[in-house]
Amino acid sequence: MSNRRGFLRNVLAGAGIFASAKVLSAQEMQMHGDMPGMKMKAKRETVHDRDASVLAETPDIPNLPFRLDGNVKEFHLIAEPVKQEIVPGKVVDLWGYNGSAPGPTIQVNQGDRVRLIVDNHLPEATSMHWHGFEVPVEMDGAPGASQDPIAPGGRFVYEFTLQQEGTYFYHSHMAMQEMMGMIGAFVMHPKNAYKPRVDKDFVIILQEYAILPNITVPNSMNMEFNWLTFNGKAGPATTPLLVRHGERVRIRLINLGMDHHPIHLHGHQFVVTGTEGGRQPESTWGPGNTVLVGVAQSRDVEFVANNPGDWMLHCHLPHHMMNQMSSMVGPMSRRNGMPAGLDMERGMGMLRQGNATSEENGPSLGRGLGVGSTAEQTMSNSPLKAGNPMQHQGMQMGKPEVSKDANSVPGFPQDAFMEGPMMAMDQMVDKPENFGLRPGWSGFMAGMMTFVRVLPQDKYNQILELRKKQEGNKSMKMDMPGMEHQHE
Ligand SMILES: [Cu+2]
Repeated sequence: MSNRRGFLRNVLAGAGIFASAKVLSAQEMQMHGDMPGMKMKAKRETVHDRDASVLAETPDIPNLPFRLDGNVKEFHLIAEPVKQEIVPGKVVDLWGYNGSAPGPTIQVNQGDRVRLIVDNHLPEATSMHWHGFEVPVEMDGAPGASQDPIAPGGRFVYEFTLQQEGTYFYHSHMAMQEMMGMIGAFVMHPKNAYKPRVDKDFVIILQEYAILPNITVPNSMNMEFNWLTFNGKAGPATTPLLVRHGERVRIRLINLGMDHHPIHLHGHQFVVTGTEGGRQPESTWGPGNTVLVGVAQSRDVEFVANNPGDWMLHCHLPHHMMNQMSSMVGPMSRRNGMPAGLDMERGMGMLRQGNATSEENGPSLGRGLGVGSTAEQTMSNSPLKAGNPMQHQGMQMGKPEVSKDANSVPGFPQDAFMEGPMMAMDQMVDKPENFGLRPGWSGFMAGMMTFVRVLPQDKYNQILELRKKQEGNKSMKMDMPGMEHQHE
């Protein structure tokens, strides 16, 4: 602990300039929308508008810009195949929107009139459902029920006025396409900010994919999942949520997949303030630190970040805190495809006797990353290189601590070769938001995991400075023309 503090102090030495949370009034958002690509610096002083909501931030996912046509906010979504890097080196073929899976986040104000142009660049028909929206039935996007599916190359234009507020989302209403990534957040800010106001507002979309070793395309028919993501990234590639010590924080969790996810926050109690149906009355708020986000649900949680530190936020299903879990394919994960001459059970790695970690099955049967396992050294799709698994560039490759008699202990190994120093890849996932984390942290973070970093003012500012520098380097990073990020 003292080491970490010292480390933080050293790397973050020097206080930056106080950065106030940016809030946006309804008018401001519209004015900004009127001028795509331009930011109105003059408006930056209006920070303490009691009725304004802060703009929500979706780590690793852009906001969708809009164009004002009269009083209509016009958004343009393109359904298309997407190459997505879910952890360093693991690029998979998903389907999403505008180059992203999940698709970009849409943010509007209660009462807005919106037009949503949906183009289908997929090789098959799709549809767009506005989940939980109270709109005329012909705008519901249910193929076969309220409209014809949108043909490949086709377009459908949705238009309606939104009187709701809360955490909503859009998704393809074709079930298998949902499992390819086709969802995005749709935040409806209330006319007047919720009380108590939050200083930070985050969106996290929970997804899961079955992507077998040596394959880049999710198997949408699978019933088990080996890649679990927050906003399209698996830990340690997820981007931490940065907050200042003492701030009130909202996290909007959205789930679309085959599993329900109990999302757990360390170090704080929160209250559930909203569902996929909007704001909950305050009388229903009770303390907790784990919220079950069921399939097709959203949950808003709020808390005061009163406990400084780097706190884990994660799904608590043990297998959802892992990457590349693939016990269902056993031998296939260690060879090039299905071995010939075996019956199906053995070919698929189904166990007939013994347990997965027994000696005859190898100490890490089906554990795709297989570091430390001779049985899995020829895998080629993981961060390890085929034939040379211990030389992976960027990984730190420390040694796990195991006792002398480890192999005589029934059940060994469990986490010894799956978590820890040899899985660390701090440099590979280096970014401002990770600055100053405890060295080796990344070896313990996988699947649906990220940090809520509750930072003192100076460290917070230091990281924002770094981020600003980095964003300045990327040319024209205009993920939401006309809207300011809350961190500015
Ligand atoms: Cu989970």
